[in-house]
Amino acid sequence: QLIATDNKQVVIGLGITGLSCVRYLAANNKPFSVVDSRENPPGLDAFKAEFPDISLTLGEISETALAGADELVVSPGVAIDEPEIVKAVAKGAHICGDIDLFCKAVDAPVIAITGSNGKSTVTTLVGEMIERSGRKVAVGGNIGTPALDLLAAETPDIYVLELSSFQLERSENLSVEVATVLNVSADHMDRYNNILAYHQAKHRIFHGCKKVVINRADALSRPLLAEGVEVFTFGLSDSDFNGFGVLNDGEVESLAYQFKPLMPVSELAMVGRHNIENALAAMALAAAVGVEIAPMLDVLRQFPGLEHRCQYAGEHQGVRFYNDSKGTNVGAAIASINGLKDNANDIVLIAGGDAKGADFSPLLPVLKQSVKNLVLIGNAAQALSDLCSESLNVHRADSMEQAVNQAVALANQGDVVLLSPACASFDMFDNYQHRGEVFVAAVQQFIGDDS
Ligand code: UMA
Ligand code: ADP
Repeated sequence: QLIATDNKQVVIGLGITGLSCVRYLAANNKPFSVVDSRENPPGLDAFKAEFPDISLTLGEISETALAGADELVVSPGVAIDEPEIVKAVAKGAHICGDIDLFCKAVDAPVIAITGSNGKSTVTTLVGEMIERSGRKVAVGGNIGTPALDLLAAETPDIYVLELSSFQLERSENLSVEVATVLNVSADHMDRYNNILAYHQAKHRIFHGCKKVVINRADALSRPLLAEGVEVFTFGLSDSDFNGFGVLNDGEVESLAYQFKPLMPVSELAMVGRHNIENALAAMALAAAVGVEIAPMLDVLRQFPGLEHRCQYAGEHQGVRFYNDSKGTNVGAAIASINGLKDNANDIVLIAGGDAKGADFSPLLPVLKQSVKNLVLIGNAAQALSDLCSESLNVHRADSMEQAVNQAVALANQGDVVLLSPACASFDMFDNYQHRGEVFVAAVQQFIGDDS
């Protein structure tokens, strides 16, 4: 095993981000080495095939593997307060992430989107709106394709990046064209000491940006602004606005811009009130790069929402089923319950999983208002049961199939069965997609019986 102490950069992590960094640095002839704490990281085979001569250290991250590094390019899944990383920083190493490398290299405007919830939906909408306006767009970041991989393709007119707090906490001056924090509610409390640290990580997105998009309904989305930064706003809750919002003339509720109605909300293809917010956010972001209103509305009339986000999964004996497996934190579950409650007599909620250190208490008032029966799965079942069992009917299930069976038995005509777990999935499933698929398959059993 080669340990190259004269390497300038060390890439930490050999997942899809790490591999994108490796390919980028190699293409630019930079000296670097790679470490991953896993014995068999996902990028290993590709790395060995493409870069047989580059030093790679697997297994627990050691002082030796980081020795002599000027810069550590740390993958988002690795905490930057890992002891060996802290030691290397004390010896003078600088920390960055793939997004810094991307922003330094890129030569087209970048729209950067973060927030606790709605990132992927808004990122996708903005990408579609730009494309519909006739310009070339590339979409990536936390949503799936690592940002640096986008540089390998033909340069588009605009990049749209979804950024996570993990990517942002290790970034410096991104200087993007347009930046937004869509909303802030607690998430990833296993990785942050408190919500202030999480908020600060998210707000790094604004460093050096030219334009910002602010959510008028969420004060935590608002940055301290440098002079000359252009501001665009969106929001659901107020009628006194100078950006994108909703107007109600007593009969029709419409998406609106500066008090002018643009399109009835009922024409949106996505369901749930939180998706009205997402539509407005996407419009404000697209407007910030000059997209006209008509292509925005075309997209909003057609885009049904992403899979596993309040996705309609069918109906059985008058009970409708929704798969919100991507509702992986408390704020997301609250938004989905509130988003669907107007269209349901009652909601039977399936929740639970890996809690990520969350405080579930903000859920209780929302559950009391809209949920009579709660079916709990996974590691967080006990904590949720302790919180809720005095106020609602709490049931436990050992598997998703059992949870769906119980929910079907509890639901009456006109009710909604909603999977919005408020938790990550990793205690029982490969990921949120897998969890959603298992839910939908269990629901299909009943719908199949109907036909
Ligand atoms: N890991 C180790 N040792 C290492 C490196 C990684 O144990 O040395 C573990 C991490 O703890 C983590 C897993 O490996 O559990 C993956 O980490 P990674 O940094 O290699 O991740 P990538 O495969 O590169 O994927 C990352 C994002 N993952 C995370 O932030 C955990 C992906 O977001 C993102 O799509 C991808 O980069 C491209 O930008 C996923 C995610 O869950 C979907 N994001 C979180 C979220 O949305 O809530 C933030
Ligand atoms: P993210 O990429 O931030 O996880 P997604 O667009 O994938 O966001 O949506 C994830 C979940 O967050 C949805 O399934 C829904 O439960 C919730 N959600 C979506 N939009 C919002 C919003 N504007 N406010 C609060 N919660 C939301």
